[in-house]
Amino acid sequence: MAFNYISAAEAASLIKHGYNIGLSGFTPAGTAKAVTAELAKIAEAEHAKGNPFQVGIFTGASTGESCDGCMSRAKAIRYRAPYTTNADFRKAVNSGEIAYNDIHLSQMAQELRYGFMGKVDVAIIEACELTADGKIYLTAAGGIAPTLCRLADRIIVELNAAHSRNAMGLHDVYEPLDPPARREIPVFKPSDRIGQTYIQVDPRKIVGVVETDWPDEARSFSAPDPLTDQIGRNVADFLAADMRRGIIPSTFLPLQSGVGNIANAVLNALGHDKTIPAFEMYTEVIQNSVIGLIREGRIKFGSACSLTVTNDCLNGIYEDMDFFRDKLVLRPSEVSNSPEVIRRLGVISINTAIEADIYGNVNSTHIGGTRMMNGIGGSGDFTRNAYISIFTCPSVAKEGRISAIVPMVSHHDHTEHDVNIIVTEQGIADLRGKGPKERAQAIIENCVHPDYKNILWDYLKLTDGKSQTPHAIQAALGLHAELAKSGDMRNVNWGQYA
Ligand code: 0RQ
Repeated sequence: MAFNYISAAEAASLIKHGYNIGLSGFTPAGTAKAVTAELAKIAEAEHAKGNPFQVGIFTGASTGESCDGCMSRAKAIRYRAPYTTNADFRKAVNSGEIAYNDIHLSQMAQELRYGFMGKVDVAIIEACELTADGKIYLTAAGGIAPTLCRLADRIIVELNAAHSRNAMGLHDVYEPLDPPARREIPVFKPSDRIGQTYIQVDPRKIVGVVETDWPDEARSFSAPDPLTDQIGRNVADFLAADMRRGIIPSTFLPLQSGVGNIANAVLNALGHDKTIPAFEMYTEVIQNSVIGLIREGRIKFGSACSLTVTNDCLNGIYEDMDFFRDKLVLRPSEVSNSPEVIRRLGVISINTAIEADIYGNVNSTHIGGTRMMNGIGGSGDFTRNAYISIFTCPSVAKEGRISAIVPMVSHHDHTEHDVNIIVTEQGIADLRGKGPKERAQAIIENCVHPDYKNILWDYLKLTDGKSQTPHAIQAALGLHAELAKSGDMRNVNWGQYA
């Protein structure tokens, strides 16, 4: 079939106020970019005329500047799910302008199929190749693109020359059936391929093809610093010790690691700890460090949903595709983050906390209990189902004015039942096999910054010390209250609660 080649502005004009649009991509990797950047301009023009113009956005995870950035500033987003990392979006969410549904990434595609979030009017899918019979070859991410293509009335393809056609073959496209017809997802090792390398659509649904040359908008990394290096070394030391004790098999287990500088540092440390054998990743995002370790032979295989790497790193992968072809696979997020597969493979998960409490509950999403930071991402998919679940964070934030370990988390993402290990630059708290009172001892002793140790021991003295989970309920958020009052948790005066 001959497709209708149109400009990004023409494609954007097909999207009307009140539509729900679905975007390919997972993190800024593989996200459609050109049409949303034009859509933001349409929204601004309509608003200037006094007309309403807002859409709902469904995607795999965060997007980049050309979607969450431009669209938030244009006040063009009514609703969005799931994870995001954009500062303008964050500001709009926390000022009440956008309805943000922060759900587990593994659930996004199925919740759309189940009809929980409304209709997908238009899917915008970034591709490196499109065939006349409707085969769409994705770029740097799987995300929820297969489901979007099936559910959407109309599809716009962004054919992006910034992604090499060498990306063809990277993907393993598989969409499970819905209950009661759902079967097992037959991934039994990270390198198993179970689907197609493309998404097959009815070519008549493709209402426009937009040719672009727009590199991914991935963030760059800060240079490693002593603090993230120390956290990375602590995680590597812990895993090496667990392997020596026989808790982790000597062949090792697949790893998942979240995004950001700590995740990058952890992988660097693991990769360079030669007591740990070469390992595999069953993860959602592959960052630069993983690619380096695959090249060095320290990582044998990477299964992920996206290549969230810098553009020079991505181009290096495309150029060396003969080397990478049998070492990487990109999957839809409901497979990369599938609880079933994670539990079966025995994945070791490593994610980041904003704060944790002395009993092992973790907040990964909210600042001060009310303001959204990014979202839960895939951290819950992996944590709940991991062989060993690990959370990392610096022991303090904002030059020591905030302790990351508090009596009670101000928002709850990962419960004490799911969190096995907490690691800060101070050390490691192993919570496995412990009850709440023992966990509190381990966390305060090993993870808390010296400035806060006595503050937390003193908090415990306010409690009865006996209940299953001892709390002085009035004081449990006392550090947060002190931060709001004086700007420094260290000023807390427990006497007021005694
Ligand atoms: O503030 O930006 O003003 O400097 O939070 O913290 O230490 O730079 O760490 O960028 O790795 O983000 C949890 C948000 C950490 C991220 C989170 C302030 C701190 C700083 C950022 P500034 P850092 P990172 C992967 C899987 C979601 C869960 C997950 C995240 C800013 O890792 O979104 O892992 N995780 N998902 O100063 C107040 C505290 C604070 C605090 C840190 N206790 N109180 N501010 N900050 N702790 C994602 C996917 O699934 C795709």
